[in-house]
Amino acid sequence: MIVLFVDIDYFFAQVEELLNPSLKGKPVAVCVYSGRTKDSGAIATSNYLARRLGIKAGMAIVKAKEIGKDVIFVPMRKDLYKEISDRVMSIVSTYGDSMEIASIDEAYVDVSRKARNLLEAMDLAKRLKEDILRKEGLRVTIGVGPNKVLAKIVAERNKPDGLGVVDNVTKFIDEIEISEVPGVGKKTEEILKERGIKTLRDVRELRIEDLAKLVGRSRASYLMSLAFNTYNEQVKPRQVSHRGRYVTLTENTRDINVILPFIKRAVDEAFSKINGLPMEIYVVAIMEDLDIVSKGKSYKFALTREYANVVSIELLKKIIESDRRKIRRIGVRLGKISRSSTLEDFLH
Ligand code: DCP
Ligand code: CA
Ligand code: CA
Repeated sequence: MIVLFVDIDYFFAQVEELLNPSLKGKPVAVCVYSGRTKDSGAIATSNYLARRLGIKAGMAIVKAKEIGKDVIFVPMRKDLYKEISDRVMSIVSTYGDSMEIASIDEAYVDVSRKARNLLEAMDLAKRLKEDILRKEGLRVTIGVGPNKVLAKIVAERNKPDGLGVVDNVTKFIDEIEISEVPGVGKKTEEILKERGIKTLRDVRELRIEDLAKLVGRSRASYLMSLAFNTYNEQVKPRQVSHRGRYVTLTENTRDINVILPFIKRAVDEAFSKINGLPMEIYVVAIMEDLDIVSKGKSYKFALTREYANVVSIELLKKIIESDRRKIRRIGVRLGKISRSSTLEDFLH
């Protein structure tokens, strides 16, 4: 198996930099305001300049403002990041045979059939990085490895804007610290450290029964499988909750008659990608300055393509009424997709 793990660098903050170039070169922190008092809430993430000042995810906004006088604090725009994540993921998906979306900014791709060896996989990863940078303006870090966990660990070590590969698997495994293993918490780490178990090589010296007494059966067999390189969890194609299609207009415009054929094409193509019918539809407009405005609607029933075409026009009108900018790209995103019971489904 050859797996790529893709992780977008300082994701929310990088999107903010992208949409507001005046932030480039300055420390930036993205805030989740709880709304109770003016500055109550926490930092969602920060760019690397802000991190150097000590401002990190999870920190209270009040505290961050104390230590970072020159830091630019911006409010979180989750919908915007979700749109951009969807677009990055759809680029990523074309590089492998199956993709597992692990979080808003992380995905595993199985490239075993696209790359015959690690060198070819590296090449694929390099092209994927360039592709995401060219199409979306974002930098990512990619790890290439013989399984999901090793690919993730090597990516983590190469952040930001990195490309890491596990070439000497045995040596790589030997040197993995327990604290680097995804899914192993602080508590487990402490328990093992007290007994002098710091790396996966140390784990390999133990008997599984003894390890299980310390950390529980499932964690023990997980760690053992990693240590003996028998871990081979497959990349599980995760049902993407939304499916979308975006098209670029031939010119930036606010003229609905010009946009109509494009939005129809986006709806039709989005429908042809899904296996089932959506109960949710969003129209997403990428404005001339690359800002994103979206309007959506949820239903208690599944929408046919014809109905979705009508709704999409309504939503587009709302966007044009609510915003004065010209539109550059228009997209449709379908959500809450209920699967149809076709013959194909019975055969699975
Ligand atoms: N996030 C959040 N609150 C946290 C941690 C993360 O809201 N406590 C959000 C903001 C991040 C995104 O999830 O941008 C992805 O999390 P990562 O852990 O991958 O961190 P970043 O992408 O920000 O940085 P890195 O460059 O380390 O990957
Ligand atoms: Ca991440
Ligand atoms: Ca990230």
